[in-house]
Amino acid sequence: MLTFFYSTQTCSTATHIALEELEIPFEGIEVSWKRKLNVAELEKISPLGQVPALVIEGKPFTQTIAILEYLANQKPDKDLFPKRDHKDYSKALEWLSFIGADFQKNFIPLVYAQRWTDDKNTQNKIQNSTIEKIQKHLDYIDSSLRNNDYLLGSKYSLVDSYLFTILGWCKWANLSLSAYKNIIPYMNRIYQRPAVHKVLEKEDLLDFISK
Ligand SMILES: N[C@@H](CCC(=O)N[C@@H](CS)C(=O)NCC(=O)O)C(=O)O
Repeated sequence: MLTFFYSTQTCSTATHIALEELEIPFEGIEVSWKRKLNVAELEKISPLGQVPALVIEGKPFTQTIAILEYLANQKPDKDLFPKRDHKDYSKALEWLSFIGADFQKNFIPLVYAQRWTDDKNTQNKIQNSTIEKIQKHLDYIDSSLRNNDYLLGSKYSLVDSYLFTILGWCKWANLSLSAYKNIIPYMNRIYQRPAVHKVLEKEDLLDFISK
């Protein structure tokens, strides 16, 4: 059985959803830096001390994008990720790269501006310019969902589990999503999936969607 290190309110929720959607058995190990829970155990297997981290047959495996694709490949019949020879495969990678390398990264300076400077004015400047960037990204996401229920069209995929996870961070960053006509309905569609609901309940995130 694989071991899964996760922490609530982080990007590891996407992997957690994938494991439940795919019905892959796992031993979950919760990590909390605040509560000093299983941090040393995580550091033994994750070179950067980050979640998500899996241990598969004794070998550590990290990085959300690689993990999502790996897990989907274990259960191809579930049809939750495009096959490599399908035209949507590259589109899925495009979205995953956007979510992981662009969209997600904005939330760090927004929530933790004090890591860069103690000066409140400079913190505000960092936060305001980050909010502008997030809004541009939200516009892009919203317009991509105008004629599509999900990122790849009419079918839900693990790419959506990742975007859903990061969109949830808007709530903690006090960013309202009400101006985006398509994002809240999209999040509600995903929220109602039994596997997603189970994970949100387990991670104490049922109050997840920013209004
Ligand atoms: N590129 C990594 C990012 C992983 C990451 O940043 N994990 C965060 C939670 S979202 C973390 O563990 N932060 C704790 C730390 O860096 O000390 C991935 O996609 O999995």
